[in-house]
Amino acid sequence: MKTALITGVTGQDGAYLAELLLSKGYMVHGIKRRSSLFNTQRIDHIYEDPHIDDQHFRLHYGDLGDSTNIIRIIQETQPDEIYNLGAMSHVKVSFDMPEYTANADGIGTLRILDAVRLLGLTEKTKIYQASTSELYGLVQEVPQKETTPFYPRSPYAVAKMYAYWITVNYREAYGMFACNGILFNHESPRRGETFVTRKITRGVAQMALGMQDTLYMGNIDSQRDWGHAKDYVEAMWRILQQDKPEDFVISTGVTTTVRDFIRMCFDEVGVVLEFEGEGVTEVATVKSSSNPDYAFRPGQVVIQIDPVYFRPTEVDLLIGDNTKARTVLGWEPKYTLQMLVQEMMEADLHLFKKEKFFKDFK
Ligand code: NDP
Ligand code: GDR
Repeated sequence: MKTALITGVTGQDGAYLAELLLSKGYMVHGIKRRSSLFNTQRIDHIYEDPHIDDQHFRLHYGDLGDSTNIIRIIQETQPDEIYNLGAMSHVKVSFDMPEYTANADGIGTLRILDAVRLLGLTEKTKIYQASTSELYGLVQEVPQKETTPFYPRSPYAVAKMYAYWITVNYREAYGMFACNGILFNHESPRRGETFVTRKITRGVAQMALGMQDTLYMGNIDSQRDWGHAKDYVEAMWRILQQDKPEDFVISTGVTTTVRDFIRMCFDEVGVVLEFEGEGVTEVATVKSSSNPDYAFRPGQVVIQIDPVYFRPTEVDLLIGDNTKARTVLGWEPKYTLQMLVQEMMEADLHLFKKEKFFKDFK
């Protein structure tokens, strides 16, 4: 039985990856942070009681800021594969917490690599580093591929740039099987609530049920290459099953504006929107609404712009060239953006119908 260690197991990708590895018969260890409230909602369904004999999933308290803790967990678990997914992953928040982000996302990766080296596990343990399309930042070339130069545009991306290169350096210096997956944006019903896709699907669902009137957005001109997290964790696993360690772009190759993502979500609830104005004065109103079960009114202003959500420096356009992943890994995305939108909208409508029921019941 192979053993895997996942940092960031309580996050969107950590939860899907843990499920995938368990389905492949792995013993899965995950690192979770201590929190004053439960923070394991995404993995509660795969939790196993530590008292059972044949345990396949075990959680350890830890933090990427704590070297001795990382060393101890790696020593105890002796993993064949480490997936370093833990990070302060919100680009906008990284402008508010740049030092914390550098420590967790940048030096945290060094802590993992160096623990493996110090423990003499360089021959045994393969490492996956969660790199990001944010490394490309200011557009140098489209579509972006493995050889496209980096130009990070946020403290998050700069921290991830250190993590990218320290992974490459440990591979070259110590012969470690350490790889970067340069993943473009990927989403799901488990996506954190403050990332743009989930903010929109939650907002549209709440408006449909009459629980909210308007959604305030930032830069809706920006373009992203959105895939489904389930497809992307499959790519992470494939990267570590290769004969030699390499870095890969994982993307769909299709880019969409935030504005069009908004349109697609409203379309799921039978609403056609009209966008008017420009920049901070842009608004979207309901042109027509075809589903009488939902609370939309013609003329209702459903989208407004609030500059508070703008970033000091923005990444305008991401579109990834996944040729290498297709040819070397035999990977391709199964989900289209339309399928992703449908799944996220369905999940959030379900969630808020339940919430509304309990609210009304009180
Ligand atoms: P999430 O924000 O959903 O999850 C991040 C995880 O990291 C959570 O489990 C979080 O714990 C944990 N974490 C945060 N800080 C620390 C720390 N100091 N020590 C240990 N763990 C910590 O991110 P995703 O699942 O979306 O992304 C996974 C990884 O992939 C991240 O590294 C992200 O930067 C990167 N990435 C994501 C992309 C995407 O589109 N989703 C694209 C490219 C890269 P807690 O639950 O307690 O907050
Ligand atoms: P991103 O994701 O920054 O690409 O990083 P996010 O969903 O936060 O933003 C995408 C784009 O939407 C614009 N935007 C808004 N974003 C948020 N969060 N909230 C808003 O109200 C809003 N309005 C417009 C943003 O300006 C941006 O252009 C994600 C994270 O998962 C990273 O960890 C990961 O590395 C990259 O994807 C690839």
